[in-house]
Amino acid sequence: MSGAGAPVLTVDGRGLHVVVVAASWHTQVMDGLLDGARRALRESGATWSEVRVPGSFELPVAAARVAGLPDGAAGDPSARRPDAVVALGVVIRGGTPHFDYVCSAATTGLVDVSVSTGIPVGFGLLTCDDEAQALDRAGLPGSREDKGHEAVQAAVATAVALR
Ligand code: DLZ
Repeated sequence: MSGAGAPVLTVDGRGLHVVVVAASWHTQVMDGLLDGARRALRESGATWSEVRVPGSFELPVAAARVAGLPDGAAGDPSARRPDAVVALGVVIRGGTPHFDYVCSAATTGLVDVSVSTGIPVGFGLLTCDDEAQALDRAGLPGSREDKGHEAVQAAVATAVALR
């Protein structure tokens, strides 16, 4: 998919709370995605918290759990039901059909969470043929794109539009 045609979004997220759910495979790329997401959150003025899971396959269950939390769940005021969730992960194609199953499960699961809860889920899941493609989209020095930043902006802009 080409990155051309992306909108320029200026997002005012003040008063919103966002939960970032992030997988852990491919550390260098994930570090770039997380840095870009945090920068976009700071720019927007939203508050946020982060939840780490092992792989991208686990992103939907984490997103479902945080999106379904009532405010102040289990007496923890920081467990506020989010206005938006942002999912970050990197899946790199290997030699077996595993890639297709993980990408499909993560994508379908995240859409289900978003549509069933009404909470926007920013889609920061890179699905790449090789590591070079992923590094080029990770918002690192020399990357052409910054998908963590984009995913936050999209989720926060959608939360504002739905408010
Ligand atoms: C098993 C696996 C493989 C081979 N590759 C990736 C990957 O590129 N990116 C990723 O986020 N996760 C990968 N995983 C792990 C699965 O997402 C999942 O964590 C395991 O299958 C255990 O449920």
